[in-house]
Amino acid sequence: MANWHEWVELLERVREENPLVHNITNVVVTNFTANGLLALGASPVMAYAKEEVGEMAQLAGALVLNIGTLNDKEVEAMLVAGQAANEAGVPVIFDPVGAGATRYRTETARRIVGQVKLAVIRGNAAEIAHMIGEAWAIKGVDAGGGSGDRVALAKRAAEQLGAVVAITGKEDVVADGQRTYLIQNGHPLLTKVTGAGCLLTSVVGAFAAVERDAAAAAVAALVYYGVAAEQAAAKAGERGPGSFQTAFLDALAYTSVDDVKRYGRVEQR
Ligand code: ATP
Ligand code: TZP
Ligand code: MG
Ligand code: MG
Repeated sequence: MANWHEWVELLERVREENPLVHNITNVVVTNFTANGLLALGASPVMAYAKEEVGEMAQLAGALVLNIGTLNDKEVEAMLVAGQAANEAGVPVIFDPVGAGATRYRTETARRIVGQVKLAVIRGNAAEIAHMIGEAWAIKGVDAGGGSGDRVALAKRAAEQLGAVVAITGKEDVVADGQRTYLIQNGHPLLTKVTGAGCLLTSVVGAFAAVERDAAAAAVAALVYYGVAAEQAAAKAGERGPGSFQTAFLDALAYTSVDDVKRYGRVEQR
């Protein structure tokens, strides 16, 4: 596939194929993630016990690992699931929530990237910077006020971590070591809904389930998600974050390939 307009058609593939997305995610965002994946047209499952995660990961189209409320038992299950997914050729998507905020999160994120072959890592700039040992302001699980060259950071991280890296924020950057894309869609209200980033990581999983080119899957997922947020904000944004959250779930369901092609703002860097 050649350009992002063609990649956007993956949205239709997700809706046709209804891929199973296995999530080992955090307790804050579990319900929102499942509802968001259903609205998109994917099939979510959350499974955490080490006794079953390997089997579940091998049944799935993609595995999403998210360390938002990590503990040792869950991390152990993530490694079992990740290795089983790798054996079966199931893409693994990783959200290093809060890497850099505490030593435990940073070390765990590096442990996962060391033991599991990851297709895509999606995080804010601070999380990605800390994964490669670079400094960046961080505040809990939110990117702090840090500033720096996010395009260069994404490229360095992709090279060092051996995965497609998606850094999100006001602008999103996707890099795979060779190609780099900038996506300018989205809405500030997304920062007022907890789990907007975590759900996005799982949406990347749904797209990666139907497309082997992980950079293409990530770009398509991010531009679709940003356009859906803009449509939701236009309908309900003035009412506030609660109404926006509901409108956003609706928009994930009704946003079409044509909408994304029309309103998407993607450039190659
Ligand atoms: P953080 O922990 O910093 O809140 P996150 O993991 O929640 O990060 P975000 O970076 O907020 O994830 O990305 C989630 C979605 O919100 C992405 O689609 C991104 O483009 C969008 N987004 C974030 N901030 C803005 C903004 N200021 N304007 C437009 N879209 C935004
Ligand atoms: N605390 C631990 S995980 C989590 C919070 C608030 C959710 C973070 O979600 P996101 O998508 O990074 O905003
Ligand atoms: Mg957020
Ligand atoms: Mg996050």
